Amino acid sequence: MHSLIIVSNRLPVKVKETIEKSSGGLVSALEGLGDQYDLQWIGWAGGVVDDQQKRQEITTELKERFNFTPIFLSQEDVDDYYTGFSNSSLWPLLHYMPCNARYEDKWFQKYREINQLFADKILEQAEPDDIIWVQDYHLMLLPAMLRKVKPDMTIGFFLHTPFPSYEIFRCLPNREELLEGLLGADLIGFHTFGYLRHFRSTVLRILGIESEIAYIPVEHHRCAIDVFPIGINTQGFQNFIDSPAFSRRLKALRKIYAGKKIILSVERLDYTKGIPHRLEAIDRFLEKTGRKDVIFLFISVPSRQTVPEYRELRQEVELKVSQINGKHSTIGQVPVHFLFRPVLPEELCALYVLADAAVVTPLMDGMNLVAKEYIFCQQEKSGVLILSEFAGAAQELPYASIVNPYNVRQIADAIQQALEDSEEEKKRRLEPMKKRVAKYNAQFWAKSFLKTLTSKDEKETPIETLVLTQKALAPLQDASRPALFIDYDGTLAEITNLPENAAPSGEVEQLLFSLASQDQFEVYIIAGRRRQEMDRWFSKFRLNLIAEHGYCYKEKGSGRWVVLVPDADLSWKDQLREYLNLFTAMTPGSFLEEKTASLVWHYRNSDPEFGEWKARQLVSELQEMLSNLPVEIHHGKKNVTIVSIHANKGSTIYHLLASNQYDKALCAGDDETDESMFRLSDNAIIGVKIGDKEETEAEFRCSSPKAFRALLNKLLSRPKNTAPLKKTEVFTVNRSNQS
Ligand code: ADQ
Repeated sequence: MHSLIIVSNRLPVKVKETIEKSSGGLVSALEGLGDQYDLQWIGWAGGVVDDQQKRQEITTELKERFNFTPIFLSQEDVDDYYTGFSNSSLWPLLHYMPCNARYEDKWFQKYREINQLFADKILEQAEPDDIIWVQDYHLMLLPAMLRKVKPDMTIGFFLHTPFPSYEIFRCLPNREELLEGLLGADLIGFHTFGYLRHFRSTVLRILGIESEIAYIPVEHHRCAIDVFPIGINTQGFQNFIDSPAFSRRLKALRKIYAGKKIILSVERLDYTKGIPHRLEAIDRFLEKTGRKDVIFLFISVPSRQTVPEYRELRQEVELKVSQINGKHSTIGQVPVHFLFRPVLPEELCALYVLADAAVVTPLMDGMNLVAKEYIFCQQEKSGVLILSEFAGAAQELPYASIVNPYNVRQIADAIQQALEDSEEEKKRRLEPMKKRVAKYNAQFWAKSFLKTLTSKDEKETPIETLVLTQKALAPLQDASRPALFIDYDGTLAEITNLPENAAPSGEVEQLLFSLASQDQFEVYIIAGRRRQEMDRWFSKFRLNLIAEHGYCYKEKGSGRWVVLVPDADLSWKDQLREYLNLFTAMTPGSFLEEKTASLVWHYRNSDPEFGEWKARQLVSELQEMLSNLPVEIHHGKKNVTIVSIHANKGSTIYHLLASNQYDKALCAGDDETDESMFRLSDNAIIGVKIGDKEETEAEFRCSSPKAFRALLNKLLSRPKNTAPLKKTEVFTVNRSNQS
């Protein structure tokens, strides 16, 4: 059985004179997995224990009783890592509250240090096949720290908070390191698609990495991203509801609140939960309706009282409560009852059952479990859930009374409406929500996350990996006159931000020398670049060159460029130049490149989303404008190319195949301009598309330029007609082309 190692800032225990296990949603979600995994948990046990002997005793007891491993923090660690960076820098920013965010360099240094402490502890304990599941924002650097030491480790990360928009996340001085830390995971889970979308866009804008639909390509692995809305521990809540303690408490509460309508709020006392706005809404409601039979019951657990913003919030709330009560109380009726303390679960369930409505109006909340708990407990009657549209739970509970938590008038109206709605209406809205909460519980959440995490290997090879030799390379080696037509940018060499930086060097240069010094294959470098540039870069290699997407070619040693269609009409360039210049002016960072037979608008250095948007606009406008002209439009990688129909890689290769009588030709390329090679319906052609994203007509795919270079090196190192190549991870059959 594999071990599942859960890693969270806090262990689910209370260490006082004795050690007690606490029962959060996460604990019960994971307990359900006990038959599939050997469960371990690593985290801070809370408090500060400096005495070594006491630490040893706690460690032994936690290990023996629960299979937990404690991390011990000093007071300085707690101040800087937990109270400081986690709760005073990250938490407010993740919740769109930059005004509450404070930052100190030493906090982040400590955050890094403690993440490393966690990493060391995990590495000390983990066996090769163990699964590591890291929880939440306190440990964002941890996945990459683990990956660095153990590249093959299976690492999941779940973010329990929102992930904010790039405009907010960019405020963090250490934004790159945090993102890189997260991307060390094999899978990152979010509560909602909105958070996932923000994460992708932030990774693009800050790290320049474009995401695929389901994953983000990182240097040596793929980091999958997906949405897993957390649920509640339904069985645990049912057990409380079925307990005698619950019945006793409910009976007592019914007596206390007889004849009253109860409107309930339950939360940690946190500035993200929207308590002051809610109190203002209550003030308005009382003013407007003058009702004397409504009690607003707040159950607020004091939280993070070492952070000044939380202490200030408590004072603000206490003041506001007393103002409202001062204004609206009568003898025997105090409208707001505020309890600054946690309540036992049986009592919490009794309150949920009793309450006519729950008002859950956070200004921002990753999910909000209270909303789901309230729905689940509506087993005797149909209470109304008034829910903030800024809680992740609103995505799943659309039949709730959804409100904007900043709009206090709307909250006041929603409370009034909740008290006036008919039983039938309330039931109609509640039932579908009850079904959803019951089905998608905490166990479902944990299981679905782990299922996705552990099936990552299947996902990484969506198209089947094959032994290629017999199918493709062997015919090439058996041919009497084989040729290689190899595109340059994005195929042989990686794409660079500035096209002039892609000149052959290092590994690429070595390979070009190898290709030039062998005589088994006739090699053509076939690029979209200009003749002058190709001469400058490639004349030192004895290779055939094809420039400007096939417009002209130069055989090795000839010193002369040949244009296949010398009298091609290129007058359209004059018509288009001004129009493209306008696009360039409107898109900062873009530029226009002019070649003999094409105009290329590059937007690689523009804002990535804006550039893409403008490019699509350009393509659609050009398609209408140019339909009667002898040109083709290609939307390539970060460029739009308008090219003469006579500058076509496919027709040039067709011509060269015939005139040189090549009987097999490997054609490799990475973008749309290369598709004309793959489309040639000639048996001699073996098409290889570099990259696994876009659609292609090539028969084979190769994942990256690096992988393609490795393949060419292998091909060159094999004498003619030798044993097949070993199974290669870099070359895959393009399934869409298999019949
Ligand atoms: P929290 O911000 O703590 O969690 P929430 O999801 O509402 O918010 O969970 C609070 C839990 O504490 C609930 O289970 C609730 O019953 C309990 N609780 C609150 N007040 C209590 C009281 N006075 N007495 C007893 N129990 C009380 C973070 C994120 C959320 C996300 C969760 C889970 O901020 O957005 O939903 O993690 O991922």
